[in-house]
Amino acid sequence: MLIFHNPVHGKHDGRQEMFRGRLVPCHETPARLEYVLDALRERGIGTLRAPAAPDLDLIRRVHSPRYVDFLQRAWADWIALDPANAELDILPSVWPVRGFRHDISPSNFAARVGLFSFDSGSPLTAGTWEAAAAGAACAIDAARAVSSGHGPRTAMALTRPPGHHAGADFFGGYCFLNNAALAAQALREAGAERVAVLDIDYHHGNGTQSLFYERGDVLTVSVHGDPTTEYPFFLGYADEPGQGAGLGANLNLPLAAGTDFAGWTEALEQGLAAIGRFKPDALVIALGVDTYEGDPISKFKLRSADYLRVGARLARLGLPAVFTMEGGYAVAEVGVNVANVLEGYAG
Ligand code: Q9C
Ligand code: ZN
Repeated sequence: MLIFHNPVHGKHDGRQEMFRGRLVPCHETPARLEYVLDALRERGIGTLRAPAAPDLDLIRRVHSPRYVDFLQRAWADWIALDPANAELDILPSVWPVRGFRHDISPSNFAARVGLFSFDSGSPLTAGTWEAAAAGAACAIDAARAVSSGHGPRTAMALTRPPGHHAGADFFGGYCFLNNAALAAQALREAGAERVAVLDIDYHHGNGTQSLFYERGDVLTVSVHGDPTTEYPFFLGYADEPGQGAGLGANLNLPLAAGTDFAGWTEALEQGLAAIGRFKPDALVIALGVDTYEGDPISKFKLRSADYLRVGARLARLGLPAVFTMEGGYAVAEVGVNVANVLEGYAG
């Protein structure tokens, strides 16, 4: 398995996020990825590669060009307001919800941050663009590596910030560029006619769903905490089948907080059955290990050993596959849990 790891992930290093009424240290930290790298090296799993330069044209076919421009320039705009801002992160604070105009682009910086985001938990920092773009490159390169026909059948984009909450023109949920969606689009453009995205992060992959909601060539399946009580709350319900050409190409499998491995596996099997019926040429697995029992912000009950079985089950699909790295905040255990999925997958 080829593992494209983001050498500059540490440049995205948020100070604080708004969480339950307080500014608290970010859950999504550089240490998360270092634990994964350590676990993979220790156990000799995979071959590590650095990504090539990001394909900005492909990124702009998935995300809107004006959002990509915003992300690329946000830090310089923030510093231009006041050089002292260099000591602070950009944190969204105002959003155009129902009743506001959506046909205008205010020049005010806070307004523009709100226009392109959906929560106050995702600080945009000095190195966010650089880290996110290199992460996108990992996802695109992983997709191209499994598309070549004679190369490996499996690759991983080992990167942060994560991606599955980011949509065409918004960031949130610690995500800025949607790595899983970029991998799916890269697989399509490299010749796969049908691609399935299986999202097993604890949280619904709202960004990925919304990006492909009206497309019939990419099936999106997500197993996640029921949005009635769990983030991202406003999408991810069972009655979201897709629309237009995408009707029937989205499947949400929400589960109650507290669900254990047995209950989670039942939902996973439903998702895998839908993927089997779709007959994809390639698979993207948006892998979050915040389903772990010790995760500080999530409420499923998977144990570390369960991830070996998850990996083995996914491998049985027998498809060319790209893993992306999504959530998982029990920092020290993230490494063991991701390594277990990959070890189970490799057999
Ligand atoms: N103020 C991923 O696992 N928590 N993202 C609420 C909002 C957001 C999780 C904070 C959780 C996002 C990739
Ligand atoms: Zn998550």
